[in-house]
Amino acid sequence: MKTKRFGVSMEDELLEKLNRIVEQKRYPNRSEAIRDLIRSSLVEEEWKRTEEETIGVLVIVFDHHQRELSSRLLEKEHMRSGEILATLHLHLDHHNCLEAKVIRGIPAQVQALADELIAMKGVKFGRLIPATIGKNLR
Ligand code: NI
Repeated sequence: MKTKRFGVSMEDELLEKLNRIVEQKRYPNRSEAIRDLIRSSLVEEEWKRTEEETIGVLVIVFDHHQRELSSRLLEKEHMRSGEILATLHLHLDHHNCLEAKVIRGIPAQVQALADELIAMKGVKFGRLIPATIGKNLR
């Protein structure tokens, strides 16, 4: 892809903040930091679209001793197999498991399914990470 250069004007104060981001996040240069900020804003936009598919990763930590939770989670996974594309399962210790589930669908569906799983009894932690199918970032 062709790269173009352009000039950016900003106040000293804002530039200092950009420089701080570059340093803290160890960007090789300001251009890469600005590109990432733009992409991040595009992903945010992707999540506001109501009819286009996107992808998210749900991370949950749960107690597998909670009555029937494991089997209820598995049942949901079979029922919603079109949406839950993959699950990574880690046995953290004797009680706790961590799962990362890749969910695909329109944003509202992905959010609703994530909320449903997080709300299940025995799920101690849950967070949906809004990701992207990437096509809007080309
Ligand atoms: Ni486990």
